[in-house]
Formats: sequence, structure tokens, C-alpha cells
Amino acid sequence: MTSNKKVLAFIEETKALCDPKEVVWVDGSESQLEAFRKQAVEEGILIKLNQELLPGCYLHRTTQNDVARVEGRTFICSKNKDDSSPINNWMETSEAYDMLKKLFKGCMKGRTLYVIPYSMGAVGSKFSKIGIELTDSIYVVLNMAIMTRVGQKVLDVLGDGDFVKGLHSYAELSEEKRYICHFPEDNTIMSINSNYGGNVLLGKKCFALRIASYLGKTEGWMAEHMLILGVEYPNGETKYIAAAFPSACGKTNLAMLIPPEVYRKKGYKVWCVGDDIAWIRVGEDGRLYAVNPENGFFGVAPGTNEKSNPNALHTTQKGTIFTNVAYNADNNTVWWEGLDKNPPKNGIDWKGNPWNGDMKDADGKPIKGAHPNSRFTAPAVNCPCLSKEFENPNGVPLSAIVFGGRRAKTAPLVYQSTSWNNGVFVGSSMASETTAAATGAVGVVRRDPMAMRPFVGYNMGDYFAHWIEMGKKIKNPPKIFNVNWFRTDDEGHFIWPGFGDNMRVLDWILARCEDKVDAVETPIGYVPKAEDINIEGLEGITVDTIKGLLEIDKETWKQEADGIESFYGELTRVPQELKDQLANLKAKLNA
Ligand code: GTP
Ligand code: SPV
Ligand code: MN
Repeated sequence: MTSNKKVLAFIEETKALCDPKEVVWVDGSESQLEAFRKQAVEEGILIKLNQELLPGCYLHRTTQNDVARVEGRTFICSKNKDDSSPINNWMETSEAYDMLKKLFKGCMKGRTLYVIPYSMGAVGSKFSKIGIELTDSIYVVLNMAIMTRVGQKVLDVLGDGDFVKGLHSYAELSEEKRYICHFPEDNTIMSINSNYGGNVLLGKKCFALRIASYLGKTEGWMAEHMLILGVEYPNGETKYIAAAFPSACGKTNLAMLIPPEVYRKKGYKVWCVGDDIAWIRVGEDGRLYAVNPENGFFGVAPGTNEKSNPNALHTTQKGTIFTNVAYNADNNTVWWEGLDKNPPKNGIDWKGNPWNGDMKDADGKPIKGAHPNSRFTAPAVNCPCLSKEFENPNGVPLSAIVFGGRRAKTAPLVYQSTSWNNGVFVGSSMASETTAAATGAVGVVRRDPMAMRPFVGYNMGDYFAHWIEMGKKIKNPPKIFNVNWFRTDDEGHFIWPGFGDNMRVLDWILARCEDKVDAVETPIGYVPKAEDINIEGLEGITVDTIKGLLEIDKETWKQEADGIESFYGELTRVPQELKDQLANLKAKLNA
């Protein structure tokens, strides 16, 4: 497979440490993958679904204590504490290795060690990067084969080169001994005692965000938790937008949106380049260019339906692995909350218990069929709106960067920053309600700068400084915006319809990028004139509704500014430029 001495040494060390019974190289061939699927079914790891309705699709259930990322057990390991972030977990490098080596000792006894060579980005492209994940989980192998480019072709390109080392074992799936550790200074990731996506598909959050953000800082580029989409105009021109929203806050949905009829009739289309991660570089023309390093979608299942996101639904109809959704025993298919109004009569919930869509727990609360963080792993090529630039190794030029989160109050539907540094300030001070994508409380507002709080591989203040530095290198920077689809009324209902109708906000954003529409200056930035948000064909929304959605309450924002100040106080190395931005905001609010 390879004569790369570093790869061979990594495997030998791992064999000596973990003691597997055999080593199997993942070559990327369909015949080998099919054999893995068959084996996984025989071992009860996957359930083969109805092959007429869902060809190539499978269902997997994790153990009940292993359903989401575990931020409390995710560590950045470095020699000096301040090279990680005060708001992330840190461990000293050699202490971490010592602890992990004890946990990994003999953990693969009687198991197969799979070697997964994978490329983040198109194989062989000069901006792509290669990783080797060693794992004892066939579920990881099959998911990595969808989410990344895997196999011999990657080793051929690697030659004698360097790669990111990833070692994973599901070990005993013990919650107490679960650790997701990153060593950015060594290009190394070690993950143990989990088998849930974000903790174990090491190409994704571990490499493409945590390790890559550190590489980006050293090499002068950016790794961000961003979707990438293209809006095609009736004249055939396409403009690209990258958007950072925290986990389970709408990236997949925005990336694949279908414009409302008023736009479709005129010939508008939206193309998906990526739904979760963007690697961004400065191009020769002084613009920012973004690439999606992934090859599939690991998307939230609940809420995905024919109306909210038909493109995602179609993407999951073949070659997809579903994790922790409900099972329909009548037709051997899957179901989740929000798919349709017909839950299975004869079903099994994500925990493996009999379930029929009409069951209550001891407190009288409905028992869910699918876990709120249940997911689909689907190949990008299935996506009906996949951009023709998906494989373009140079990426797509960005007209706008958009930040956003879940805020019931405070943040307006959309506003524009006044400069690059002001945009960095807006991103750095983002806040959002927590979701089921990570273990812990749901619905608690917390600061999540650039949607990267769980994913920055180094000091957060240095990360802000890197954004500011990048701004100096970009001759033609994209404009920076903030959106909030999640403002609620007094009954707690979302006011803005969201989903496809978010096109109406993208339209304003792109019009601003081309100086085609005016705006109102406020203390926090530029806000649309309410009548400039196109509400044609929207039922129940008037110009007054939009006015409400755009309202900026000064008293609330004064509290917000205090919140930002105390957040900055928790960090170290916050750049002076951002402190100046904060002072400026306060001054404007008090004027
Ligand atoms: P990760 O994969 O965790 O990074 O999440 P994501 O940002 O891709 O989130 P996703 O698009 O999967 O959306 C998560 C949840 O938000 C789903 O339950 C959606 O139904 C809901 N959602 C997405 N877009 C909107 C919107 O515009 N309005 C409302 N109200 N809900 C939305
Ligand atoms: C997220 O939590 O932001 C995800 C899913 O995209 S995971 O891969 O689990 O991180
Ligand atoms: Mn994500």
C-alpha cells in the first residue's frame, strides 16, 4: 500500500500499544467497502434498510451515553497553557500522552485495526491535506468513506510526505474514560471511548477545524465552521457566501436552500459547495477563496423534510448511513421527528425500544423516536443542488461572510458590519443558544465566537488576531454580516419563516455587496430599510413584522456590550483592535 516510513512506523507503534489481532488497509474500492458493510450487518453494527426505497442505506444506533460531541472531554494539548484557550480544556502535552497511552494499552485486543488514508479536499490538490486515521471501528471506516476521500489514491499522492496522525478506539465506550485530544504542535489526534461522529470521524472537527485552524494560523489561511453557497442570478452570474452558525443552527439548511417561488420564477438558484467546514485562502486577485474539504454531509436528521430541506432529504435517499433515528419495522425504513406526520405504527426508537409515535414517558412527555442529534451521513454527489465548483481545487470567491446564531431576542434579522475589523468584532462577540449537537444543557445562551468556540485549536485571542491579520492581506475583502433566523414572539414562536425564505435576506446581503441598496446606520452597524426585504408571496408577514425583526433595542444592546466585555475578560490576548471596537460600540449606544 505504501512505503512511507512515517506511516509504517505509526502503524507499528499502534500495534505495539493497542494489540489488535490484525491490520486491514482501507483501499477505497467499492468491493472492499461492500464487504465491510456486509460484515457490519452480520455483527449487528448496521441494519440494512429497504434497498428498493433506500438503496445502499443503513441504520446504526450508538450506545445511549454516546450521542453527541463531548466538549467537556475535548482537549487541546500544548506545551504552554496559554497556547490553548481559557474557555477550552487544556492538558500539557507529555501528561496527555502518558494518560492516553495507559488508556490505549491493549484496547484493541481481538479486534481489527483499520488503516484509513484520507484526503481533506480533492485528492492531489495543492491545498488539500492528508490524514491517516487508525481505528478499531468499522462504523468509523464506513462513515469516513462517505465524509472524506479515502484509499490507495491518497497514499499514492502522499508519497513520502507528512500527514495528520489520528488514532481512535471505541475501547469500552466508557463515559468516564472518554477523551478527544488534539496535539496541534505534533499534527496528532487521539480519541478514545466514543463512537459518535464528531468525536471519532477525525477528518472532520478534529482535523479540518482544530488542527487545521492552527495550521492556518501558522501558514496564513483560515479553517472555519462555515457553509459555502452560491446564489445564481437570472443572468447566469453566481455570487458566493460563506456563513458560520454554531452547531445545529441552520448551516445545512441554508447551504441547500430552494428559493421561494417569486425568486425561482425569475431564475434564481442556490448551489451548495459545503455545509459545515470552509478552508479559506487569499487568491492572487486579492479576494478570499473558499474550499469545502469534506466529501459528504453529516447532517441533523430531525426537522429535515420535503418542505424545510428537500435537497437534503433527497441527498439521503441512497448510500446513506443514518445514526440514532427511529426505525420503521413495517417497511424497513427510517423516520425522525419533523419528517412527516406519519410516525411508524410498528417502530423502534433510537434506544432500541419498541415505539409507535404516540408514547409518553412517566412525566407525560412524548417519547421521541429519533434522538434530537440523530444524523445522516450522505455522499455529497447525491445532492441535487451540488455546485459545479465543488471539486474546484482553487475554491470559490467570497462576496460575503455571514455570522449568525440562535437568539430569541437581541440580534436583528440581519445587519452589516462597517469594516473588516468591525466584522471581526461582530464574529468574536457572537452568542447563541446551545443545542443537542453537544452534550449538556440545551437552550442556554453562550458566547460562540465565529461558531468556533468548540473548534479552535489554539488561543482564542490569537485566533481573533489572525482574523485581523488576514484582513490586512485581503485587497478586496468580502463584506461581513450577521443574521438571526430565530427571534421569537411573546409565545415563543419563531417570527421569521426561515428555511427557503432566508433567500430574501441573502438577496439583501448580496445587493449590499454591490452597493445596489441603501441601509440605515445604527450603533451596531447597517440595518436594512424594512421595505427593502422582499416579502412578496410571504403569508402573514408585513413590513411591520420586518420592522420588528430589525429592531435594535438600545437597553438590551447595552447589556449585550457588557456581556461582550465580560467575555473578553475571560480570554487572554484579545487584540486591541477588538477592544477599540467594543469601546466604540459602547460610545455609540450611550450617545
Ligand atoms: P451542524 O451539522 O451541527 O453543524 O448543524 P447545522 O448548522 O448544519 O444545522 P442544520 O442546518 O442541520 O439545522 C439544525 C436545526 O435548525 C434543524 O432542526 C433545522 O430544522 C433548524 N433550522 C435550520 N434552519 C432554520 C431556519 O431558517 N429557521 C428555523 N426556525 N429553524 C431552522
Ligand atoms: C457539529 O456538531 O457542529 C456537527 C456535527 O457538525 S459533529 O460532526 O458531530 O461535530
Ligand atoms: Mn458543524
